Amino acid sequence: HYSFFPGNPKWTHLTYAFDTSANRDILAPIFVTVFSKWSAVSLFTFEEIADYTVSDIVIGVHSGSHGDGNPFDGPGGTLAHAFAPSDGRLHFDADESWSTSTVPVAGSIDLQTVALHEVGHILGLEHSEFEGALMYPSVEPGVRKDIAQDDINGIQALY
Ligand code: TQI
Ligand code: CA
Ligand code: ZN
Ligand code: ZN
Repeated sequence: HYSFFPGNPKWTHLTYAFDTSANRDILAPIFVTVFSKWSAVSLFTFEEIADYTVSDIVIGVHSGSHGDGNPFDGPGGTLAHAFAPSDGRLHFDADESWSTSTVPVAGSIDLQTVALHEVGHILGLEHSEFEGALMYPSVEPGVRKDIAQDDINGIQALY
């Protein structure tokens, strides 16, 4: 019967890039962490490339209307959004008081947590009704969430 090449290589590589709205120096290390967490529990590998016009995933930071029909709403409310596969756009609301610290900061929304959640959407996960899940629709200031078993079950069921 069928067989695979050694190591079962397959096309599961996704590229990402920061568009001109995003401060790459601040966001790049956070996304290295975020993508390594998703890589660890899925078939995916991720690679940053410079050209956001050809990357699979495009990361931006925008205020108000920004051309995708989903305007941001100033401080509070919507923090970020991403679209279902295979769109690839991942946008943060520039008007939030983000924490980009390596550790969560009391009173601020943890950008790493929101990025991890939005990458879940990019890969195809909708919201979970399981409270412990990363994809459960709740985020509180000062709280860092990680990928939970429910999220792993979801991504492994899909791919
Ligand atoms: N943005 C919503 C979100 O990412 C946008 C959204 C709502 C959405 N329904 C969706 C995106 C379905 C894709 C598919 O969930 S948000 C949370 C959470 C937001 C919300 O700014 O409200 C997080 C961003 F889950 F906590 F509610 C990050 Cl973690
Ligand atoms: Ca907002
Ligand atoms: Zn947008
Ligand atoms: Zn969500």
